[in-house]
Amino acid sequence: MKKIALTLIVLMMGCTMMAQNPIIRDQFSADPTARVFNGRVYVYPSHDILPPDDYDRKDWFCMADYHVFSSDNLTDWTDHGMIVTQNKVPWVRPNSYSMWAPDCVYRNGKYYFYFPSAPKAGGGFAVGVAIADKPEGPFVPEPEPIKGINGIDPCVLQASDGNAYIFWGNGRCAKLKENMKELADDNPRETVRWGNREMEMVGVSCLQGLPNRQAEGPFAFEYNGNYYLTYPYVREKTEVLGYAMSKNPMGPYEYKGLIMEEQPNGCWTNHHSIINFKGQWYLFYHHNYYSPNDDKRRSACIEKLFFNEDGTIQLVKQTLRGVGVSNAFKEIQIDRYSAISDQGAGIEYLDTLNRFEGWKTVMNGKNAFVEYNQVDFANGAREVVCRAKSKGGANVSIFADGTKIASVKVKAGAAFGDFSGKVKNAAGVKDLKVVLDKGDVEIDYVKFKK
Ligand code: FUB
Repeated sequence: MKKIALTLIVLMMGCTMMAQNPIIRDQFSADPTARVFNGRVYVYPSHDILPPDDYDRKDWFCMADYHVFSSDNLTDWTDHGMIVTQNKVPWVRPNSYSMWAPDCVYRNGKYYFYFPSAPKAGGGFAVGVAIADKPEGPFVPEPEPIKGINGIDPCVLQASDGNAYIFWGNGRCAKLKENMKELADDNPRETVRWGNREMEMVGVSCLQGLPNRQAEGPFAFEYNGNYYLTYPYVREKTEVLGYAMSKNPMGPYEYKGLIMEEQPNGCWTNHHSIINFKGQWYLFYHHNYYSPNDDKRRSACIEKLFFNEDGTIQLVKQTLRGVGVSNAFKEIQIDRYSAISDQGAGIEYLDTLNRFEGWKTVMNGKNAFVEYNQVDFANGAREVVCRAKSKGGANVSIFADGTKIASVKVKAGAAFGDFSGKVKNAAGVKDLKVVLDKGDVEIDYVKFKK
């Protein structure tokens, strides 16, 4: 009975997870569009799934619905559950599994959730809107998609000129009407050739003349009098994140360079968004950490992003640590390290048959280490617990900001167990370092006690 009540509470409130990179730990979460509403960060990702039996394209993107997640510290994330599903949108072809990269913006008291999918009528992609009173829904989809948009990956920019502009696909852009559901009547129109077909397109192509091979996933924003059009495109073989700047929302835009290089492991796509939260800029992007052999199942990540004085953007490097201050009294996944020794330390999946179980840090060799920055010990910790195992037994030292605060002995054994040590002098926010003094060890996580 108690269990049922608890499950119901979790379903009503959403379930919370604590995370570094990737930030969502129990499902795939691609194309993360982050927005700040009411002092919280909301992430609206695509929801990659493994292709079910009724979907033939086993090696292709497969998405049936959307969830929304939120956090007030970029570390603890609440899953508010499913907000829109392919089978309840009147214009979407059911079982098309094409609920690709979305966006959500607030205007005039409502939240407008924009999403691409495969329409029942005609081919290709259309973009629809679902509307809610709250960022987590419930969202009510409009019966028809937006007329004039054939494409994927919508992004809405609310410019300081008072207008809202929608960008989509490979960098097309048009003004929206005040109702946020239709393209404005005064948009430019141009005739574009698609193979041997000529089509009239609404709006303008903002990436004209810029590096734009296989460009998609535009994310546009305004900062300090500049408009930024950021987008993934293929520089050589896979996608990089690039950006261009303009003084006008609809361009012309001037290419400025890269925000992120290709994915180090060959994952073909990247897709991102940029927000300012509590005075710091962040880049949300994706990687296929939970599915290293399948780059169509991806997971959202975050890094800090910095501007130069002239408004250009500094290159962002991918990390496992990600962002946010970690609570010392919750599980600290040190495999999401901020630094690691050149020798004797590495990370492995806990269970390759269920990668959502996460990773472990594997160390052998004296002085092998991992560092994990920004751990909040609050008023102080008295004990540390290492969830660990060791073939032959191990001694581990733990440091905070360079000072040794604990020693832990891990007894030899085949299964993970909890091994603890007394803690001295750990309070406030400190950088953690876990060093192997002797033996061999696998650590799932460390956690402190008051
Ligand atoms: O997630 C499906 C597609 O992959 C997105 O719409 C693109 O931007 C790429 O990330």
